[in-house]
Amino acid sequence: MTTTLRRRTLLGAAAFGMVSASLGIQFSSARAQEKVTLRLSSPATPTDQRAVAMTEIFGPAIAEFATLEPHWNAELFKQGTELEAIARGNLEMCIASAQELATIFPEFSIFTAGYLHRDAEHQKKVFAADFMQPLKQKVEDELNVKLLAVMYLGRRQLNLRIDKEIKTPADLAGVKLRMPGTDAWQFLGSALGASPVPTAFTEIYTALQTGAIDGQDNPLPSNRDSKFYEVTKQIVLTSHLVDLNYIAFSKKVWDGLAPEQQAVVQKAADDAAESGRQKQLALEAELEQFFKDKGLKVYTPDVDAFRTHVQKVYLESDYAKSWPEGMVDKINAL
Ligand code: KDO
Repeated sequence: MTTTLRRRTLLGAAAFGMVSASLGIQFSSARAQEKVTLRLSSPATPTDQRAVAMTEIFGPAIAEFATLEPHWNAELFKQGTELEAIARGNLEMCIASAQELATIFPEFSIFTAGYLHRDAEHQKKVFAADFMQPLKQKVEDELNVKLLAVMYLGRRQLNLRIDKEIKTPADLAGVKLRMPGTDAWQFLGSALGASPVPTAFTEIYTALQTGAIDGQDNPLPSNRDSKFYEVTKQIVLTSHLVDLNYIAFSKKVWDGLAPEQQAVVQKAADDAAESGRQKQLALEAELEQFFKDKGLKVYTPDVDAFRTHVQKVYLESDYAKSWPEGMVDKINAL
C-alpha cells in the first residue's frame, strides 16, 4: 500500500520533471558554454569514504563542464527524500540506497535482504550483471534517475549501548534497534530478532546518548566517523548486510550532456566508486582494534545462526514475492 502510493506520487513527479527537463535542455543548449551545477545531497558525513571519493575523484574529473556541489549530513534534503527531489527536478545527484528504491520499485527489496551479497566484489558483479539491466532501465524510464555505479558502504554490524552478550537472534528479543525509516530497513531489524525503531541517521548519536534506543547497525567506518563509540559499549560482528548505495544521477541533466561528457561522468562515477570501495575495505580491516582501544567489546556471534534465521525470514516474506523469478539463484551463482 505504502509502496503503491509512493510510486504514484513519485512517478507523477518524474513526469513533471520530464516537462521541466525539455525546458531545461533548451535552456542549457542556449547557454552551452556554462557549467552545469550538480547538487548532491546525502546524510553521509564529509569524512565518509563515499563522500571523500565523490569530492576528490568525481568532482575534479567532471570539472571541465560541471561543478559538483555536495551537501553532506543531510543538510539539503532529509534522508530518504533525495530520489523524490531528483524526480521533481530539485536535485541532480544523491547516493541512494536499495531500501529507498524499494519503496517505489518493490523488486529492489532483493538487495535489502540480509546475507545476500557475499562481499564487495560480489556486489560489484551483481550491479554489472545482465539481469540488473531491466531494473536500472525501469528506474531511468519511470523515475528519471540514472544509477551510474554501485558504492560499497560496508558490512553492517550491531553496535549496542547495552552490556548483554548477543550470540543468536533470540538474544536480540526486545532490544530497541535503530534502523532507518523505510519498511525494508525496519523489516531487516525484525528479521535479526530485534524491535526496530525508525530514526534518521543524523539523530542516532543523540538517541543512543539518551537511551531512546538500545543500539544501531552500521558498518565500522560509519561508526567511527559518526563517533557512535562514544555512546555505545559493544560491537557484535554479525555482518548481516553487505550494504550498498548507488550513485544516482538526474536523467534530465544526463540528457542535456553531450555524449563525450556523459562518458566522462560515467567514468568519474566508476572511478569514485572503486576508490571508495578500496578505502572502505581497508578501514573495515583495521577498525576493530580502534574500537577495542576505545574500550568497546568487539566479538563475533554465532553468524550461522543469524544467517539461517534471517535468510529463512526473507524467503518466507512478502518481499520475496516481488523478486524477479530466479534472481536469487542468479545472484548466488555469480
Ligand atoms: C543509515 O541510515 O544507517 C545508513 O547507513 C543507510 C545507508 O543507506 C545510507 O543512507 C547511510 O546511512 C548514509 O549515507 C550515512 O552514512
